[in-house]
Amino acid sequence: MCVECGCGKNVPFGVRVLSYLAPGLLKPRATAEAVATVNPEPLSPLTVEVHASLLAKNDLAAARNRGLFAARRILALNLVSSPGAGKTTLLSRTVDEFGREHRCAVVVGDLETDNDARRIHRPHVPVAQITTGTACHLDADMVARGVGALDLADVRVLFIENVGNLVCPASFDLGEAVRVVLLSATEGEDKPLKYPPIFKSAHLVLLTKTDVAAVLGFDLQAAADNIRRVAPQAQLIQLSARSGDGLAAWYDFLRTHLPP
Ligand SMILES: Nc1nc2c(ncn2[C@@H]2O[C@H](COP(=O)(O)OP(=O)(O)OP(=O)(O)O)[C@@H](O)[C@H]2O)c(=O)[nH]1
Ligand SMILES: [Mg+2]
Repeated sequence: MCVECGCGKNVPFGVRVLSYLAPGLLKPRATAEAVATVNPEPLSPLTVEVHASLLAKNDLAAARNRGLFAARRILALNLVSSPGAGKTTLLSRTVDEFGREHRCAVVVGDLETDNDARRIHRPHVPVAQITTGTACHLDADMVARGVGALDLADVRVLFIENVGNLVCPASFDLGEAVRVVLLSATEGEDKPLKYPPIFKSAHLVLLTKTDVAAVLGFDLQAAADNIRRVAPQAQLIQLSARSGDGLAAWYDFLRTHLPP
């Protein structure tokens, strides 16, 4: 993981947070460490530049995040997968459907672009895009900065879409209550066997893109068996964000895990 691959060196690097402002819905907050430039145009980006040494403080920052989420009765989920497994597509549909029932917010991480934030953003959904530059994972401080740029009033569920990577995000506690690992039908049934740490850390595994499994010759049963072998602790839901199959089970999972 990061210690071995070298990406976790304790060096300062920049985090750029984009938050979308809908007047009357989102109120940006500038902190002592963050400099905010607010554009008065509706739905225009708020840019916050921050620098910090992140890795050494991760556990402390994760504990602070967890405390904040608990105090606000927010269910925080960390979604991890290889690139393209369907995280953003699932979240876009989830905020349209489940998000009408319980207010959701999203922090999304990518190396570059705010494409995913733009895809997920709705007037009723505060979204912050973290661009990590070269870092192949989110850490707890980045999440704190993203969350700090959002208005969390009445928010019950915070989705954290991690950088697409099946290796390094496994090492970083973000303060989430639930870690969700996605495995898509386009990736091959053996990924849980090849990348066990991230699956072992999961509370929930989503087998995604089931609508194309048959045409790809993806063996859903074999994939499910591999997940159960590596991650017997995890719940497993098969779904397609495109066809809608399995989404009711996903929404039920969210409802069941809402803090009282
Ligand atoms: N057939 C099918 N395609 C899907 C489904 N979900 C996502 N896709 C497609 O898969 C591609 C990647 O989806 P994204 O939602 O961007 O994946 P991601 O995990 O957010 O990707 P990164 O953020 O880059 O890691 C897109 O072309 C989606 O349209 C699904 O349920 N079925
Ligand atoms: Mg995405």
